[in-house]
Amino acid sequence: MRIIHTSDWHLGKTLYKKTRYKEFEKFLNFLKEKIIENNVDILLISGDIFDSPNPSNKAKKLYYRFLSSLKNIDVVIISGNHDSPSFLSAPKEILSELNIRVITEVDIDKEVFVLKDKAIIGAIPFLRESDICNYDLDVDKSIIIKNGITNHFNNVVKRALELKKDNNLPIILLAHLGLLKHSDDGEKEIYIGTTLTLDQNLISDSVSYTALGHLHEYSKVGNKNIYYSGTPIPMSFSEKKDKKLILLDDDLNIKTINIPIFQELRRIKGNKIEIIKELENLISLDESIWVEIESCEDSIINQTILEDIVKDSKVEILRITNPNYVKKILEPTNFDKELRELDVYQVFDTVIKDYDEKDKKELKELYDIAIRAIDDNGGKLNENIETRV
Ligand SMILES: [Mn+2]
Repeated sequence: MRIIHTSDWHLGKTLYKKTRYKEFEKFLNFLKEKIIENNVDILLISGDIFDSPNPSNKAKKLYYRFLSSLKNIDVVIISGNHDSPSFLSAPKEILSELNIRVITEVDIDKEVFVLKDKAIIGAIPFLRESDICNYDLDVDKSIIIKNGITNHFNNVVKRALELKKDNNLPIILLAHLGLLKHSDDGEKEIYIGTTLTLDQNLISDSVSYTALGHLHEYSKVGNKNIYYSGTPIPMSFSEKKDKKLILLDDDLNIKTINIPIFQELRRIKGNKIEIIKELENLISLDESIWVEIESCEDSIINQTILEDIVKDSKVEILRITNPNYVKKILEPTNFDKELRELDVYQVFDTVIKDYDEKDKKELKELYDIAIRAIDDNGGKLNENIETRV
């Protein structure tokens, strides 16, 4: 039995308004190739298939086209926090005809099953508070959630062990949540912000492999066979680029398959001269590169100059940030008056004071429209304002 574990495709995700369908398509073709090449019997997809609960038709098309192209393989899919459980499970009867199981409901009878003579699967979708919690006002909410998740995982494993009495198949779990390595330095409970997090002790030792989704980097959790496959393509400029599929062989030995980079992403940080030098360097590579620029200059960097440099090349600038400039203008000492004494227009004038006169005029007009739209909406921002602007 050979298994591939993947997760967090986030189909439909954009990067600063750039769509990434080409990359998703290339990834799915790559995945299919690896399934065939390695005679894979089971494909596990641990949630966040789509980036949004209401994905675009193009994203749906990629997904269904991929699933329907698979032959002689069992697929197990769970919903992640980004997925709409009802959307994902709507076609489940049709998909089950193709040996594709979609688990979105928190229901032991549906989550735990024997996959032919291959494995006992415990497929736990992303657990929402309402799925697992009975509120008790006297107890800290994070503890209730932690206990709810722990109980549910224990129940899933308990059912899997009952099934194991009849056959000696390995137990394989799928889950979508943040899980940490248990710290042995006396610190028993790890908090992120105010949320109590769970560690690898959540997973029983009787589980042979746990296929996790949610974290975007490939990683092993603790010393058991608990893995995050990570996203197949970097979802942001800050994500690491070494993306992997996890391949389990007949003895559940774990190997990784490197996913190629389908779109180069680069970050450039520096002063104006350094940025221009690096842009010219990237242009000389003559390949499609998407760039995010962080200017260290104290004044705003002229976007048109940078755009002109990359014009007619395969380099595209997706975003320019000016953190030093923003910091400078937001420092209260730069205001002649206290912020609360200024009206919204005076604040905006301060923000754009270093721009060209022509840009200033255009920005002021847009700002005026935005402010009026907010006023019309009772002082609140609303999604439509962007379109109106
Ligand atoms: Mn997630």
